Amino acid sequence: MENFAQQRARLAGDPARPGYHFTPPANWLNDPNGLIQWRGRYHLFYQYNPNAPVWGSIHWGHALSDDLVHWEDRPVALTPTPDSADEGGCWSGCAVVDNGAPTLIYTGARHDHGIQRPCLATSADDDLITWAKHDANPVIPETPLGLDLIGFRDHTLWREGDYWMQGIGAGVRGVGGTVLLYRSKDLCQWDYLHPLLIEDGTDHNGLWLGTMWECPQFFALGAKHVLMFSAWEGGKGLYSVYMIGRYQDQHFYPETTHKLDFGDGYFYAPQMMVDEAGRTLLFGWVQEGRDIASQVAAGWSGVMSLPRVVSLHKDGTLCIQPAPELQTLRGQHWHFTDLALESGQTRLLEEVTGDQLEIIAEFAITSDSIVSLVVSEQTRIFYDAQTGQLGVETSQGIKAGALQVPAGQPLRLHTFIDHSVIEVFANDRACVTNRVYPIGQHPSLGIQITGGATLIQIAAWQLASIHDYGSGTISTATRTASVL
Ligand code: DQQ
Repeated sequence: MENFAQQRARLAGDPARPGYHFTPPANWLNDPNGLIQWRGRYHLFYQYNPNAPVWGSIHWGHALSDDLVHWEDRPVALTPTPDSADEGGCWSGCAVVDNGAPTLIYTGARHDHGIQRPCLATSADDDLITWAKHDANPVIPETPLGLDLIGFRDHTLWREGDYWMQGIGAGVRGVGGTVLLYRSKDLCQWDYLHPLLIEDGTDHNGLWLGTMWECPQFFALGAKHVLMFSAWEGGKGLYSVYMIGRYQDQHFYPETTHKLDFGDGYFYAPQMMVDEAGRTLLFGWVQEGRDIASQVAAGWSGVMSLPRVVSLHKDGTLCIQPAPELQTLRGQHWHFTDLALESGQTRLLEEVTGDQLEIIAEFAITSDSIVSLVVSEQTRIFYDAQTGQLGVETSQGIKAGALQVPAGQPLRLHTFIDHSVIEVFANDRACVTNRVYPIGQHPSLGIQITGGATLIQIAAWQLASIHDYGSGTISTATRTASVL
């Protein structure tokens, strides 16, 4: 049987396979789980099917990193145990350190998917390789009395005085999505308190919040609290949502509600962690955009997003940026200023080419500007100041959402292209993740401006692969080009 390195080597020639995003060695990956920095090293666990590139028989895969960028595969961390609470799968959950012991809380699914219950596992080794499941699993054997629930899964944990607080994602039938709040002194005996929040899904910036909330995450950020979840309805994950608000008397009072990424399902089930430097980091699951037959033929499915650092802007809105560690991947460099652009025409920067690119483009815009970065003629990353829409258009359609750029401020599009994955960060405020499946083409960059915009500068880099094998081998030579 192939080991992980052999699997990765076998799949490295696939032009759609990312070079610097974390992927499963082969087969299936979905949600990030159990994010933790332990003894200085970052641990990324993930929903993993080792047997096929489709969802099913969910285990926890495990990868380890010293720098948040390069990941080493580790043995599978959790495997379903026959005739137990997790016989049908070890679904999503998170990691905490309880009295010095790294501990996972995750959803054990029975073969009948209707039964989802919290389970615990602890590790006693420095690299978090082996995990012992708790004898008392499931640690919450029944759902709260009197609630007619849709789903009871996925976990967020935090400390309050002597207690562990736990939020579990659910929906109340006929009402809406919720996070059910519990507390415990030892992670084993849990008392149900009440919903942290329950919503009927209407009147949130016009955003429908689904009938059930997957993967809740609740945490303090600056002087505020943030609730993140993935809105779900009728078996389908819609998009990830964040609310910024106030936490008082063990209830959450949201003040603003937004999509976390305009790519909808292309940035799903995000999980946060606070690292030893005190930064709040996010990873999300970047799903595939090709059909299941193509995923099966490819032999792998699912990508982990780049690590994102979140904080609050001075105005209390969410600041979201790529982790600066990614800069260590930068190789060949281009820098353009004074680029003459005729309105409405696409100017091709033929030199900027590659499957693994980082591009920072800054524009001075006015209220009638439409600015596009065109990658290989088939993908358009755009901001339309007339409609206030930021988006990515591919042959599959458009993923877009609202971004306000205050008058006098530049538009900054920070884009990562990694074979079939595109992640765009705009003005540290909004993100769009999308998938595009180039057939043997090496993207090159074009720019188009309509209306009263001016290009301030473009900086671009080829980015190295995070594995020794695979495509995207690049020169580290740095070059500055000036096109007049
Ligand atoms: N994925 C897990 C669930 C979670 C869903 C199962 C979200 O725990 O609700 O693989 O993608």
